[in-house]
Amino acid sequence: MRLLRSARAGMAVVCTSALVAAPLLVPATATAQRAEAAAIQSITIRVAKQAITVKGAKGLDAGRIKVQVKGRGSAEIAMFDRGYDYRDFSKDAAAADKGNMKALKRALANTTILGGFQSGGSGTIVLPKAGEYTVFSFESRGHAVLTAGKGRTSPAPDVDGKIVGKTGPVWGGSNTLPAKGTFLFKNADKTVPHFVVLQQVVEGTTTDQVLAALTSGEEGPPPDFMLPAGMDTGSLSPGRKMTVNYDLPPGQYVIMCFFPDPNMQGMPHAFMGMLKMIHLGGGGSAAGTGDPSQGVPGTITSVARPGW
Ligand SMILES: [Cu+2]
Repeated sequence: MRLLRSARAGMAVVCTSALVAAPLLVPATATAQRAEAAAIQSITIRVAKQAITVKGAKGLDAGRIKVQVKGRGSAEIAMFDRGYDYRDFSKDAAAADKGNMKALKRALANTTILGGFQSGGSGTIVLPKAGEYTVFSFESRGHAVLTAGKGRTSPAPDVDGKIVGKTGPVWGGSNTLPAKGTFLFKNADKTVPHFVVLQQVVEGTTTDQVLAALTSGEEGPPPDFMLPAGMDTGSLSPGRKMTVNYDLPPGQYVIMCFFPDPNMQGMPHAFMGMLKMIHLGGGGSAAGTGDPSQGVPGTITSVARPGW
């Protein structure tokens, strides 16, 4: 069951290994386009069971980068404080998974998680400064290290809406999004990381129903209101942002976060009520939530988004 898988995934991390140069795709047309293509760097992370490889990281600079994840699992990018490294992080994450809150707090105190994507996912992540970054995956034994040079400024891509994690923990942001596009995921919480799980549910399902199913403790089949479509993102530390490309069937979705809360004995945020309903695709499927292009508060509509 997807809910349990996500809950088990808990905290998300990132890995790296081989750095291979990839040719820049430069459109042969307008100069403006050429400038834009050159301005945003692009890496591809491939996750395998024993290793994580990164293409396109040669000559990487800090700033916004496009990231695409392929292979057998999700990948995330993190920055560790001085004196703390991937080995410490893995140990602490494993201990945290077994309920050691001291280890979880130590990991969070020494790690800035900058985002990530599931396999097949893509978007943009911001590397805040020159230095070393670690790419990791909870589905791989490997990890990879990226070295970024002095930062560049790259504009944020246009987005179709936003999903905001807030102190509570609660969700803010758009109530509707197109079925396909790019959303901004922002962690406006001051204390803990969050990640996004979008899970399609039967139209009319309530957050109370989802919460009851999550907290029932039953290991049986998924509840009837759960539909197969969904996606997740990597985690973001407080104050961080990323953009996420997505393409999902239209309908109603529940937004959930399963990051374990260090001050609640590791309880995943969704179990604390961090649940919100959102409609994808408008087009009348949403019960009175309106067209996403018609000025819904918090929704940013846009066109001409550079695609992958
Ligand atoms: Cu969370």
